[in-house]
Amino acid sequence: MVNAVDIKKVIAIGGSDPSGGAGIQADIKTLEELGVYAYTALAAVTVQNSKGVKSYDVLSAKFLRDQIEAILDDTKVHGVKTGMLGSSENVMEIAYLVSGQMIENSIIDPVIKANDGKMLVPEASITVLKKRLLPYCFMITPNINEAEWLTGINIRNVDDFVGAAKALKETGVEWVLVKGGHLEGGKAIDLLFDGKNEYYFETDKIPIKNVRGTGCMMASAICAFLTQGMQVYDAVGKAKTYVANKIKKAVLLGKGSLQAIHSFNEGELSEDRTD
Ligand code: PXL
Repeated sequence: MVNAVDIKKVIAIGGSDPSGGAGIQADIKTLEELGVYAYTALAAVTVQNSKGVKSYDVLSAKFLRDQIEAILDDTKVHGVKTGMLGSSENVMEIAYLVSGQMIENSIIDPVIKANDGKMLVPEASITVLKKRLLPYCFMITPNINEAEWLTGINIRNVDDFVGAAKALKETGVEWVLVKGGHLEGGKAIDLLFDGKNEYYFETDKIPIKNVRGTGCMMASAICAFLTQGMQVYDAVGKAKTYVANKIKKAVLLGKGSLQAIHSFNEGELSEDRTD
């Protein structure tokens, strides 16, 4: 029996993906599957399907703030996860939120580009994110491309990884998780760094490449597990396993990339990936 007072609540802030593979829709599905109530605030609305992002509109910072205030006026949240913020003004809005309301468990997935390479934020917002938002945040979860954008460091090997993590740590963020799934080689290596200790997560690469929303699911899962009281290392490890299982079970529903499926239990989904 779960009492309402014990339910953990996370607000996911980002862009909508009408095809449900990435963005806010991936966040909601992940958070709810992991037993956390998902509140949301939209920073942007994209037009996309499994083949890619066609266009997007960014909502105003005022409208974003109104959505967040409506929720916080009504309830307390235990975590915040951000994705596509779309503008420097929206990044500043989240900086006010995290610093002013002192929301714990703030996980920043620094969404910069879509899988198809389309820029999802203006370049100027990347500096604002580093200088004005990260100093107040608990964790940033860039993949290699995002870590390169954020730091200017070319990441080719594990030493570069450490350099990028150190550079990001200097922004003031408490934890950096650089996800190395896209690095050459048979292993997927992620580095978790708190300024002192380097924790490596090494797994065999899963030979399924084109699943969308893995970064959204990863950051949401970490946020969910942290609100449930898990230690950082354990939360990251468990989130990795969660996302790996989603990749292994992903199915082709459209004409492009594969979709993660959240609505079936273990064993209910056949091995056939096509619709
Ligand atoms: O996966 C990053 C991402 C996040 N949020 C939205 C997106 C994407 C990638 O396309 O469209 C809305």
